Amino acid sequence: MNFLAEIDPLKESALNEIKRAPDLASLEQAKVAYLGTHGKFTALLKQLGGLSKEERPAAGKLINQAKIELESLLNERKSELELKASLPKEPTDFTLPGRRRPVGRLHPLTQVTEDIVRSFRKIGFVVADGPEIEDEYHCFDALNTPADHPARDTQDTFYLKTPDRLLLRTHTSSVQIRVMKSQPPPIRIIAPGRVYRRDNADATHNPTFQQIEGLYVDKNVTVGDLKGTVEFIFRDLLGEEVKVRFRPHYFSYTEPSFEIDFSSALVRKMGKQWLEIAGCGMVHPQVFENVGYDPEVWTGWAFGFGIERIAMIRYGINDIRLFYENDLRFLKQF
Ligand code: 2NL
Repeated sequence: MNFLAEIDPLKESALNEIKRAPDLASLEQAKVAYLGTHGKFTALLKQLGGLSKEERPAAGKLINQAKIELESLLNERKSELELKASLPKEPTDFTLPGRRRPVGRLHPLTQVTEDIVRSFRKIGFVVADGPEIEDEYHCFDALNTPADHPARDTQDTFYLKTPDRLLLRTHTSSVQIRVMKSQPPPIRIIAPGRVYRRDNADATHNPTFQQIEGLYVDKNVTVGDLKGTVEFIFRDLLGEEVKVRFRPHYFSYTEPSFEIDFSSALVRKMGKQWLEIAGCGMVHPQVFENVGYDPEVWTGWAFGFGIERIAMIRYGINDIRLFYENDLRFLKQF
């Protein structure tokens, strides 16, 4: 049989198969079938040894050329098929709506805090800030709260395991102490922020909550100033028809001290006439002594309230824990 005559037809059928390979797997199959160890071309090459000396050079040259041609076509087809495989199977629908990036929003407690701050700024107050980890001096002693006061008990306050008895602040009064110690009067500040008390969580308590305290120190400041300011803030915040009432109370850092009740359509809707909302009073002379202010020259008032309480009234929320669960179904409503 004529060996040379076999080469061309084999080459042609290999070229055809490579050209027509519909995917990479079929192409690989064709490569193995012709050029693999047991492939048809490889078999031809092996037969070269059986040829006569005269026939061998021409046959070898022809086979090698064919091999080079096949390999170059294989590579070309491989690139084509790889490109095809990387394209999307379905045509792209450019009329589909785009993917929207979800837009975040402020936590309801942040929104209420910002509203309260905005109200206070209208009458000249500035925001003061301080550490959440405090010492007993700034949280209690400077505020005239004696060592045996129940608020200082480990049952009521989170203490850190440090020899200097650091604690998580129970109110932001500690911020006001720090401000008074760092500058002379007059003072007109509010201190919003997170505070901690050792309470078991229920519908109205949480071991951490947000508070705002206000402090005003100047000459000749009176309870009348206090009442007028409180009325202004609550009306600005919750509506003009809001009524405010003061009841005598006791705090170690103010004298006299009051609890503030307020009344509004929302409160009456909750089935109540008055709702306790804040505490306040005239700064105790001992507190002024502690920060180095002369109580014969300076007078002032302070008050504090919980932000959750305001937010719950404003939005009609009946469980404080909702603010801390981070459930998007809740948070998305604000
Ligand atoms: C409440 C009561 C109150 C104050 C906080 C205060 C701060 C200084 C001096 C005097 Cl530096 N007083 N703060 C005064 C009265 C009441 O908070 O029921 N808070 C939730």
